[in-house]
This record gives sequence, C-alpha cells and structure tokens, in this order.
Amino acid sequence: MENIEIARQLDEVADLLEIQEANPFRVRAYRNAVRTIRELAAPLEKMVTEEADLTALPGIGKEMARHIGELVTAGAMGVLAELREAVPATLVQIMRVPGVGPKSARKLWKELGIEGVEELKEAAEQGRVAGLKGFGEKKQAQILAGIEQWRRHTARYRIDEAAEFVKPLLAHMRSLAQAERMEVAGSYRRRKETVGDIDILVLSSEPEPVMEHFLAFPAVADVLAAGDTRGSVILRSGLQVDLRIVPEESYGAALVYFTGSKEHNIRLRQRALDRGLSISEYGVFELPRDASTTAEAGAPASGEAREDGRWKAGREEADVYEAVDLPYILPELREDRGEIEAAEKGTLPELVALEDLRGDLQMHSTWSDGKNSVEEMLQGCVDRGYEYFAITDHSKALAMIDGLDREALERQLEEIEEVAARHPEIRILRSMEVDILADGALDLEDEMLEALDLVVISIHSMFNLPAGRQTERVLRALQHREVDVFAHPTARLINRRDPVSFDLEEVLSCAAEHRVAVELNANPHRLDLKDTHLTLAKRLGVKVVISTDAHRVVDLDLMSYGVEQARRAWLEPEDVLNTLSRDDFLAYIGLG
Ligand code: DGT
Ligand code: CA
Ligand code: CA
Ligand code: ZN
Repeated sequence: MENIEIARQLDEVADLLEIQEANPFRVRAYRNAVRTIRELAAPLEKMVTEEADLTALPGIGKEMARHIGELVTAGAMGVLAELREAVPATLVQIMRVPGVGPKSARKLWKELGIEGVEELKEAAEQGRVAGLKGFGEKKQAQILAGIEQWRRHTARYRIDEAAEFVKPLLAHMRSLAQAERMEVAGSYRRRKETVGDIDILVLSSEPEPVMEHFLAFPAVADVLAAGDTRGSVILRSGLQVDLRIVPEESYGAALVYFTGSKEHNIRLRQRALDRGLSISEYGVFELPRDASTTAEAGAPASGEAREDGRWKAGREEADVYEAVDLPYILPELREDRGEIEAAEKGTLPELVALEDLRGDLQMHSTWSDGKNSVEEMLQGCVDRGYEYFAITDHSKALAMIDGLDREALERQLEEIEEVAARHPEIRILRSMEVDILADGALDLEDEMLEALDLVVISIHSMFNLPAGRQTERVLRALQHREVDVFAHPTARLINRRDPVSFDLEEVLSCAAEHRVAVELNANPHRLDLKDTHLTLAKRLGVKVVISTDAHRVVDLDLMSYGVEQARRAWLEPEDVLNTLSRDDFLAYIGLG
C-alpha cells in the first residue's frame, strides 16, 4: 500500500470524526499524521515490514503507529470501518462544499436527513436549510453558491487523483482469473489532465463472476447500475467507474470505442461508411448493400458479433484501424486534432517518451522550500539516469517560503560547488527560479543572473492583472538577455486557480525571438503550459523543457505526467530541450 493511500484513509478518519463531533485533539492527531505521511519519502509499508519505529516520525504516536501497522498488514483499519458504518459515505463530500464545515454537515444530516450534495442543493433551493438554527437565508445562499463552485472545481478529477483511486481497483480486478485482459479506457487512457469518470474494459468469457467481483470492491460506495456486461458504481472518493465486459472478438473494437474521444470515433465511423463498413463497439462489419449511410446503421447491436456473418474484425485495436486503411493511432492523439489526416499521410509524430529525458530543470532544495538537500536531489537525479539537472530555489520575493537573497544564494552556490566536486557523474546547473516582479523586472541583480548557468523565471504574484498589463509584464521579463526558461507560464493550479490572462501568441512569439524556452511543469496540479498551448509553442518555434518542480526526491517521478501532456501536444524529442545530451544541452545554453 502506497503512502498516499494510507494518508487518504487517515484523512477520511479525521473527516468522519469531525462529523461525529469527536474530541478535537483526536481529530488533530490524524491530521498531523496525514501531513507527515504526505511529506515522507520512505515507503511506510517497508518501514512496517522491517519493524521500524514509526513513533520516531513527527506527529505519529503509539496509537497512530498501531493504526498504520494494521492498515499495512491487514489492508484495512478497524477504526475507519467502524466510522464508515456510523456515517454515510457521501456526507464527506458535503464537507468539501465551501461554506459547509463538519459541524454544518452534521446538523444537515441529523436534522434534515441530508446525506449528499444533490440533496443539499434541493433542500437549499426549497428554502429548508435557512430554517435550521444557526443557518438563515444568508448562509443558505452561501451554500448554494458553494455548491456551484464545488461543481466547477471538483466535477472532474486530476489525472493523478484518478490514478490514486484506479490503481487499487485494477489490482483488485487483476486478482481474478476470469478477467483475461483489462484496460482502463476513456479520457484516462488518453491521459487528459482531468477525467470525468473512469471507463474499464474487461475481456472475459464469463461475465458473471467478473461483475460480482467488481461490485465487491471495498471502496464502492454506491451501485448505479449492474447488468450482465455493464456496471457502474460510485467510489467513496465520489469518482464514478463504468465497467464493460466483452468477448474476445470484440475486445479491440470496444477498446477503440471506449477510449474515444467521441470526436475521433465519429471520424473513424465515417471512414468506415465510405468503405462500405460499419464500426461499433462489437466490431467492424460489412454493411448490407442497401443500408442507409448514417453512422449508426448496419452494425448488429448484440454481443454475438462473430455469429453475424458480416463480422470482419475487432480482436485488436490495430485490426480496427487497418480495416479503415489507417496505421495504429496512439491513444494520446485521439482527439480529432489532425491525427486521422496525419495517419493517412504517414506523418504521425514520433512522440517524445520518458526515456528520452536526460535531465530535470526545475527543483527545490532545503535552501528554500524543498525537503531534501542538494546532494539528496543529486542522488535522485543520478538514480533516474539523468546527465544534468538544475537546482532552482526561490528568489527573495518569496520570503515567506525562504526565498534566497543574494547572500544566501552565494552560500548556496558554494555548497553546490562542493557537492559537484564529489559527483562528476552528473552536471549540476547553478540556477534559480527568479520571480517576475509586478513591473516585469526580475527579482535578482543582473550580476548574479550572469553568474548563474541557467535562469528560470516565473510568476508567483499579481495573478489577476488585466490581460494587457500582464502581457506587458511578461514581455519585459522575457526580453532580459539572461533568461533561459519561462516556468509554469500561466501559473494555473488545476481545479484551484485559473490561469493568468495574457496574450499567449504574443508571449510565445517573444519567447521564440529571444530564444527563451517555455516550461511544461510536470506536477499534475499544474501541467503548465497545457497540451494545446504546447502545440502552439511548437508551431511558433519555441523550445519546451519538461521539469518536475520537485520539492522532494520522490517528486522527481512526476516527470511522466509531463511527458504524457507533451505527447498529447504532438511534441517530438527535438522539440524538448532536456532530451539533449549533456554536451549538446550545455552548448545550447552557452556553456559549451
Ligand atoms: P470524461 O469521462 O468526461 O473525462 O471523457 P471520456 O472521453 O472518458 O468520455 P466518457 O466516459 O463519457 O465515454 C468514454 C468513451 O466512450 C468516449 O471517449 C467515447 C465513447 N462514447 C461515449 N459516448 C459516446 C457517443 O455518444 N458516441 C460515440 N461515438 N462515442 C461515445
Ligand atoms: Ca470517462
Ligand atoms: Ca464513462
Ligand atoms: Zn514556481
């Protein structure tokens, strides 16, 4: 069991305790443990197996250590199971609505019988919430606005959040022999930055036990539908999962269908019709000669595809593409953004892959808000096979999180020099994440900027400037001759903070002219620039660097999230600067 899952379960305990009005000290003990575990680099599971003393960790007492031990060894915690019995699972979601804390959630539940967000909305619209003691009209209006906001921001799950819930479900399904093949399809497979729900496809000749096993997954909170071959559930996290079970001859066709996107599928179906064929989730079929030419006509709507004499293909995805005279198209490209045309012409891109990356160009150390030392970060980069990396601690404008002033930077550079001398196997770039100040000036003296190997700049303040002024601010910063990389350019946080507004085309053109690269920040909370913006950057001749912005060694593994978005943007290795070898990269930034 991964640390993140352990933290999530302890957090749920804290939520449920709060709803039950438990002793605040007890609640705080859980929250403290969650914070510690989220920041912990070592896997707890291993610590437990090796009988390490968990109470040596900050915020973890005897009792908590026992809960964690139980969770790791038995796969579940008694305390959570009991709380879940006592409190409806959906109540935790109510607490996430802005303006509704645990106390309100409890009151709404106990006095109005409200257990979910949908019911809360209904009650508020009918004016029943205002009548509760301590609520009133104003709070009721606040709650309605809060629900709107909650919907906008949490209706879709970040890809990493979804992964956290999907992985245990897949492990659960894989333990079943009757599930012969399995794949997560939908937007999750296309690696979209957020997903609405999860679509799972299973190949099996025995659907019944597969469906039973799916419904028995411990995190299922609610069953929406459960037929012979299709099921749909809501997990405790609120995430919906749709399951489809298909026979062998339809697996490839169903995988194409449920991977989507819808727009991509429509194009494929049209191509099929042009060839006297029809594509459905069951397979590729010969159209009867007199069939009408609408996309829906002609395909049998049953699961017994093979028994239909007109079945032509459907076992593998590639067979489906071949049937319409196309090479296989990777899931990341299936958005109808030109991939069908490129496939037809044989000009599909050779997408950048994780193995192509030779370095990571944004990370923090204990000199600012990172959790690991320069040398520990170095070891992490060596372990990942990199040839170079940059330490980019914050500049002094971020005093709150220990941004470095000139003097601190000088001391940090001394330490880097010492560490570098011990480690010739990798090149440390002396760098800094320098703040772009309100007027577009940089938060470091020119003399120091010149002394650095790589200057990374970014916005951490004044997010709400009107577009005109924001554009001017950024253009001024990009024109500074020492600047190499513009990091997380739009400063968005997925589901939490909107991107800043500026004229993207003007900014990218300026970056191209001044040979500044733009960052694809790989942290799944950011993914900034996003896929479509990266495609524009490529078109305008701007190089991209993919960096993790790691604040601890394990964050270096976030690189794969960045690579996925780069692939969705059609980027190839030559578009990404940190695929260059050490010598070529150093030459590129003028350190040849
Ligand atoms: P999401 O869940 O909103 O992040 O996005 P998707 O792409 O996973 O969409 P979802 O879950 O509604 O459906 C999964 C796939 O099933 C979708 O990508 C394509 C296919 N699909 C769903 N509805 C339709 C439809 O009405 N027509 C066609 N051609 N395909 C559909
Ligand atoms: Ca989906
Ligand atoms: Ca779905
Ligand atoms: Zn930053």
